[in-house]
Amino acid sequence: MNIPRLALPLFLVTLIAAPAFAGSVIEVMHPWARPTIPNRPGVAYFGIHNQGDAPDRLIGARAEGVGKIELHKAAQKDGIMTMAPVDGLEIPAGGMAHLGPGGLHLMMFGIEPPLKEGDILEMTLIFEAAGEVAISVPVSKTMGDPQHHGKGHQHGTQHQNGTTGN
Ligand SMILES: [Cu+2]
Repeated sequence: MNIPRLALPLFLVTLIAAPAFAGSVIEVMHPWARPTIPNRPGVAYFGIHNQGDAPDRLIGARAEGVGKIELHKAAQKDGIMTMAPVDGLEIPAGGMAHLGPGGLHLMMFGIEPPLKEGDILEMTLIFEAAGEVAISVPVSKTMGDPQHHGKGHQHGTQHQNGTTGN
């Protein structure tokens, strides 16, 4: 890289001011988790932007009050929604990955107490290269995304489709 000497200090300051851990190139966008009922697993979704110049992999997650978190992939098979655990999720250099309803999701087991609307779940994502990235996951029935949808976005019920959200 050909960065002029004078520009370097500013560049470093920007990196240190980034969210999560100093120097992390992983940005987690619009996380959310669905409310849960007792003794049932829950799901969490978000987008991941890898701002680095090398690929990285999401390899695990943990959260307070959650016994176990697995990365799952849901798929439509003969009209039936199925899902299976996957080992990890690669995020290409400079690229994105998305977890969302009907696709990849974090499956959370042993949630105590159950998650209710308005809660914030503090979660730690574990990346192969970037290490641990702490995120705050709002609990909501729909994807609450004030950062990307602007002010005045209404969280109506019309997006609810009655699926279990996997
Ligand atoms: Cu699942």
